[in-house]
Amino acid sequence: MVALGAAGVAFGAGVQSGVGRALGSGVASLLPGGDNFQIYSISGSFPNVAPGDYRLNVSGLVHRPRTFTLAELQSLPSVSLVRTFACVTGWRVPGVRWEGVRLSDLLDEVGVAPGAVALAFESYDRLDTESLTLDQARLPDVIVAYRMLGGPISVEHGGPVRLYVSPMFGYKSIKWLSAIRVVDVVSPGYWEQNGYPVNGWITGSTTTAAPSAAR
Ligand SMILES: Nc1nc2c(c(=O)[nH]1)N[C@H]1C(S)=C(S)[C@@H](COP(=O)(O)O)O[C@H]1N2
Ligand SMILES: [Mo]
Repeated sequence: MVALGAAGVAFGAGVQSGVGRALGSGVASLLPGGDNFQIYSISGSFPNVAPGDYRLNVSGLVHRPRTFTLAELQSLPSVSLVRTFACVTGWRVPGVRWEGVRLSDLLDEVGVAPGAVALAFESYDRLDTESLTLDQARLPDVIVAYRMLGGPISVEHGGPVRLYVSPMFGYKSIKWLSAIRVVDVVSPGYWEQNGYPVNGWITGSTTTAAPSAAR
């Protein structure tokens, strides 16, 4: 078991035994302006999607299924957040700036249909998957991000577009986001199948809902 600082989050040992690999760990912190992130890739490589080729497919229980280009995402109202990024394994990066479109606004673009309960996310790496309940997805600090650290999101950080779920641990922020399906049941994603809690709130326990006053 692993206990993490004041949050006291503990979880099964499965994830510690090597699912996912941290690539280039520590190297960035040696460079001026380095960001101290550890770069993760389950697949061991980085899908290289040119900005002009990027597509985000949104389907499932929606009134208007649609495929967004990067330019289309960028034409929607944007939000900017500055937050601490926290991996469940213990490393953190304070003061990270993110920019993108609120997932809630994107859902309004396609129109959520009756019976929708959750979202399923897919990655261009064809391995990582993630989930959020519809209520979690509607939180104002959950964004489909296309800028990070003051520039376009780099390939290793999941660009051109990744999810950023600010109130939850980093594994929820799926990189190289390729598709969102609106569905009627929560399906645990890749990291959750390997032992991480489905509700990855940074504060609070692994099983309870968000600390409501904070959001
Ligand atoms: N597609 C994909 N997304 C991913 C991961 C991954 O391996 N593949 N790792 C997750 C984990 S555990 C963390 S902590 C963050 C790390 O983000 P970074 O690689 O930009 O530092 O990405 C998350 N999103
Ligand atoms: Mo992580």
